[in-house]
Amino acid sequence: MLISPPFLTRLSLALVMPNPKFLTLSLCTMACTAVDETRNSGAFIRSPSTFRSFISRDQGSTFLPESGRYHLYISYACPWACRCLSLLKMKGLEQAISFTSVKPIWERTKEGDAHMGWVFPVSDMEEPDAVPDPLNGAKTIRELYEFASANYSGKFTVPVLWDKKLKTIVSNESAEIIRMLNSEFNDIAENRDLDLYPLDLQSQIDEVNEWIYDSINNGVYRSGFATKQEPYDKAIKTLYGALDKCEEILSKQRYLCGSTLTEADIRLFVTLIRFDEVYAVHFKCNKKVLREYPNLFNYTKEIFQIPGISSTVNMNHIKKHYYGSHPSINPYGIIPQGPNIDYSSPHNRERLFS
Ligand SMILES: N[C@@H](CCC(=O)N[C@@H](CS)C(=O)NCC(=O)O)C(=O)O
Repeated sequence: MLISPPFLTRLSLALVMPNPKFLTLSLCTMACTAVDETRNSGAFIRSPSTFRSFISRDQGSTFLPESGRYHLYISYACPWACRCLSLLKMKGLEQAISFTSVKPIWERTKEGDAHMGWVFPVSDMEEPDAVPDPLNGAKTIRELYEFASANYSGKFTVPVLWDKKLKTIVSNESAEIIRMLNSEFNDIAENRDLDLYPLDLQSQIDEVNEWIYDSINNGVYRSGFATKQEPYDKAIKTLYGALDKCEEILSKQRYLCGSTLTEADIRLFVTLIRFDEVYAVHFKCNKKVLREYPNLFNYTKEIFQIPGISSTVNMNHIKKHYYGSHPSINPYGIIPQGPNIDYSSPHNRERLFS
């Protein structure tokens, strides 16, 4: 894993180098989105995130875990952003770290430029649950990236963890943001005892995260963004192999790593909650829907019902975004009406609490 140097001053930000791995994988010569990351082979290959600093309690850290210092820019539509929001809520960090959501449907981010991306509403009234940028008056997420790094050449993704003090991006990598939220804010978190990455389970969590990321979290995108039959078929095979494996695991134990809820469950949940409403249709993941997996479906309901989690699930934003932002997949932007699943119904997972 490559980590960019800590950002000390505004000047150093302008000099920050993109992750070299990103340079080799990126297919975009101009501003681009994930939809453009499909190779000639027809396979979707996601490029790595670029801002990789860490908030840390360690003495001398550039980014200390101070209350009121950080802001999390999210889209309610985005699974990666919502795993960060879930941690923020579960740890009881709402007073310490502010957050806002952009509008769900991508729009042009610059005049005279074809790039489509995340934009802020101009007023609170424009779009329910989206608000104008409260810190920098930015019109787009792109503006935040360009402000933080003058020569930035990557994608303009959410989540963005923003430092109000140094006026820069700390991290745009959700896998790392959730770790910071889990462990570094315990002096100010209301739920400081909640540990979703406990020492004794770390290697198990890492192992589970790896195959679930490849085959499920990113797998649905590999299916949906494939532009040829073969990579689509391959993505589906891997995706359903992994879903079957999760179903099997969750028929015997309550959570992915045993009887304790961990970050691995939150990371899987954000994909599962979008599965039947979006991925089954928009990304052609329709070999089986989640509701046909009794254990996975009940498990999704259970996590949805954990205090704080349901407020991170905004199905209006989710459906508007996917069906409305990828014209190459859904040219008319029509949003399917169903299936409107009730995730607050009983889940019966307590029986596995052993
Ligand atoms: N590795 C990033 C991925 C974030 C990501 O891909 N976010 C999507 C939204 S779901 C995005 O902002 N896409 C904008 C684009 O593709 O231009 C993370 O996990 O934080």
